[in-house]
Amino acid sequence: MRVCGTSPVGSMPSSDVLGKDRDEAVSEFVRLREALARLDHPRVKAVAATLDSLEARSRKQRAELDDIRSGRALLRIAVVGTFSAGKSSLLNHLFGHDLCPTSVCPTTSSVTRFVWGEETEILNCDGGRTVPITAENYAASVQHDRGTGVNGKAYVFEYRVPVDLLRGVQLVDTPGFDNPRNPHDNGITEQEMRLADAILYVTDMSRGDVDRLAVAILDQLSADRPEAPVYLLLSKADLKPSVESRRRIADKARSDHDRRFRQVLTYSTKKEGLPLVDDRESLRALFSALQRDKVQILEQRLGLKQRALLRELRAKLVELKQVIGDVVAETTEDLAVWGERLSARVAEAVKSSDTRLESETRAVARKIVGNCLEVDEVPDTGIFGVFLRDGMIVADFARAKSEVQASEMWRLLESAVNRLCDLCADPSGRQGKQPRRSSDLRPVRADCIEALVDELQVMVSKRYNLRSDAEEQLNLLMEGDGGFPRLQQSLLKPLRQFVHKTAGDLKEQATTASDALESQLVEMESVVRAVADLVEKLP
Ligand SMILES: Nc1nc2c(ncn2[C@@H]2O[C@H](COP(=O)(O)OP(=O)(O)OP(=O)(O)O)[C@@H](O)[C@H]2O)c(=O)[nH]1
Ligand SMILES: [Mg+2]
Repeated sequence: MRVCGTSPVGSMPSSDVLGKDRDEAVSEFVRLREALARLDHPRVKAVAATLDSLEARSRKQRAELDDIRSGRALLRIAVVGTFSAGKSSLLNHLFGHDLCPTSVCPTTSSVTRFVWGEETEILNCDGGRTVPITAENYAASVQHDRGTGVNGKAYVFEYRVPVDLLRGVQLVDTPGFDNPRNPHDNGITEQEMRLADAILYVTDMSRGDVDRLAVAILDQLSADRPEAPVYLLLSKADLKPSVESRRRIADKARSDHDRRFRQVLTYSTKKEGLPLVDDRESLRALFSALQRDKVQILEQRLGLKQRALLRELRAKLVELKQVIGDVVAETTEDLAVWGERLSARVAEAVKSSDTRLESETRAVARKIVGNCLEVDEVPDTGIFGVFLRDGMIVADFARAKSEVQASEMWRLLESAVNRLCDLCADPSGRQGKQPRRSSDLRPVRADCIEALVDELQVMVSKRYNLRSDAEEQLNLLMEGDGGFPRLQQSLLKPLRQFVHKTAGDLKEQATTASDALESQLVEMESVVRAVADLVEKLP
């Protein structure tokens, strides 16, 4: 007979597609995810969450590869085909034991995975739990209701049995397709077919040809899983009595479905030794080849799964890059808007501090002027001063070393008082109280001067926002060392401190806000770089 593609392994690239690169990509990915976790943005979080599931799949693939390389992984061969095609009978025949119930009616309702085991043991693996069951219980549960062919419940069983044929492989009996009484059978069988690493498609040879349903299902499978080897087994060959008819059907299947099947076998579980019937040896040879090439087939399949996963990952990363790019752009805009708002707030604060400074300065000046009764010379003493209600401020002109110096001191004093008067001037135009000169002089008490100075200091050092032109204004007011040196000193110090503190506070506020935004931006940029690197690394 003609054999199409005897090697189970196709021409697909095999093995671990990324190897070390994949491990690096995974750890890169973990770093990326950590960086993403720091970005508190809903759009970024949504994409990051889908990356998590991709990572979980990648780890599962890593574990699969370990299983393949250590020999633990089994090659899963699904026996599928139309109901009553002879699937269960074929398995019984191969095992040499009647493990699966068979009948002319739709029989098998559930999935049974036959694996090698030292001792015979049957497990019901339904719902993720494995419960050992008896052979009787199995026989009852694995079948559709006798007579009706209907069964509400489909189970998954694992059947462990010491049959050498099962070493390294898992043979799966399925309900089959097209049971008119139980449409669920189709879904169950198709799912097993998709999970399998190799497929044995059983068709009743007495029906003449591969049925149309098989063609549609297999074409879909080959589109999704082009690497999966599919073998056609024409069953019940003994029902075609002539050698010619058997040859014709088998040859037609080979030529019509050359693309679909790697190999076409004819088989009978009822009669042995018929020409073109007994392909038992070919089937055994096929199993040996599958066992021999197991690692290669499994690695090839895993390689394709890894590629598919990487494609998804790459697409997600590209999406993520785009999202982060958008977020960075948004944040940059936010930063600019925040910056503008911040400067507006600073400007407002400065303006309000100007207003408060001005009114405070005026208040201080009024206080001084209000206290100031006279500015004059004490007759015959050479002492000049500003006479306050409580005493006299400053200047002992008797210490003046000359007439010129004395009159200079007087001039300074006078101009300081005039400035005070100016400052008292109400912005509305009303004038504050003016000091006047008088020849009626009184003695001076030095402690009164200090009290006034202290009072001014307390007032000005209250928490008002002052800025440098206000400071200058006060400098002018207090100008001239010969005038009010102590007053000047004690007034200006708290003013300066306050101006610096206020400016410092505003600057700090601005810096903190913009630092927070900046660092978020830097973080995002680093994530974008990480994503770009990762996308770059992908094959
Ligand atoms: N003549 C003949 N009959 C067979 C052969 N193989 C199976 N049969 C019969 O075909 C009928 C169906 O066989 P099963 O093994 O139950 O078929 P199945 O594909 O498992 O059927 P479901 O479980 O219902 O999908 C049974 O009556 C078998 O005895 C064969 O090689 N020759
Ligand atoms: Mg069956």
